[in-house]
Amino acid sequence: MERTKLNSSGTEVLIIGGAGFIGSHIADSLVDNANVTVYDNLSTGRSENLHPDVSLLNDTIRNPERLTGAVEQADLVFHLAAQVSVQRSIEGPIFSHETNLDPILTILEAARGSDTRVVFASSAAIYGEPEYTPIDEDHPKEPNSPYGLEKLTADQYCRLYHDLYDVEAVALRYFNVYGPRQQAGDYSGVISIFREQARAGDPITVEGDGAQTRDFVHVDDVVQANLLAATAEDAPGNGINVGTGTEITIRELAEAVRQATNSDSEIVHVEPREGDIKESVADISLARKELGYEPKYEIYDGIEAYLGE
Ligand code: UD2
Repeated sequence: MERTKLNSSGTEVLIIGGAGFIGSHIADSLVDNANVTVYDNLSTGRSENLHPDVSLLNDTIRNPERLTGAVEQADLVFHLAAQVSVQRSIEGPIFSHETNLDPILTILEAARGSDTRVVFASSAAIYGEPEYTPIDEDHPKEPNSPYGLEKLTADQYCRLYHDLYDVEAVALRYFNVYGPRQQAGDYSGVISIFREQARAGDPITVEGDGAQTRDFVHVDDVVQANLLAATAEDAPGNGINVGTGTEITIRELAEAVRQATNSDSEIVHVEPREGDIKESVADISLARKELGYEPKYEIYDGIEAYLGE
């Protein structure tokens, strides 16, 4: 099957959730080589993230007719629209389910019988509490939140639609993504929260002893993984980790953010988060093998690029 789809300006690319943090960076990387349509209701996505050359379909993903029509027009689909908060999924599982699970079925059904590729934003949350690290794709999957279960089911639907109906679906399992346009807020990533605290001169709040680790991946590397997944011959049918393969403690992270922002903020320790995962780091061998993916940013360079301006 020809896979030159990203090199032709006639290619129709649909980015569902394309006004959001990660989706808008994917859109920016494609506008010169394709016709990019963003499907987003701007509930958490922002219009200022939209490149002037993209077209916007302003609607909810909980509108199956509109979503089906948009997918049917596309040669390539990236699906990143989601209710992204683990905590909110615990507080309100039904809204989370309807947002994170029903639309992927609509999208995969609409792609059935075509050669449209679907690249889905899955998550490390599907693995639950790690039994060993680094976490490879065969690691047991015991999600401990509705969010994790929704991502796991959607990820498995991608594989099943590939196996049963030859749909070219790929799931990318993101670890902790950071970078420009990530908004600081109660449900946001720790780096964007530390950044705001450091810039304001407020205390940097490390939850617990700060010995917990994460694998932080820069959004530019996540874009790279998406573009590779859109074209790699053997990617469909796979769920593939996207991280860096290295981990850092949250305490070290707090110190790195303080340094990169030249901040005098004090680092304080607050109550640990209930159910917090102690250690998380990806095995990225499959991404290297199937996609030719190689992260460009290790964490200290990435923080410097993001914060040191
Ligand atoms: C990430 C994802 C989540 C899910 C999960 C899977 C983000 C934003 N969330 O959750 O969607 O995929 O991984 O396991 O990427 N922390 C502090 N101080 C703060 C805020 C956080 O110390 O002010 C700590 C927190 O206790 C945790 C670590 O930083 O140990 C990372 O927290 P997070 O919310 O950025 O991401 P995580 O790994 O819980």
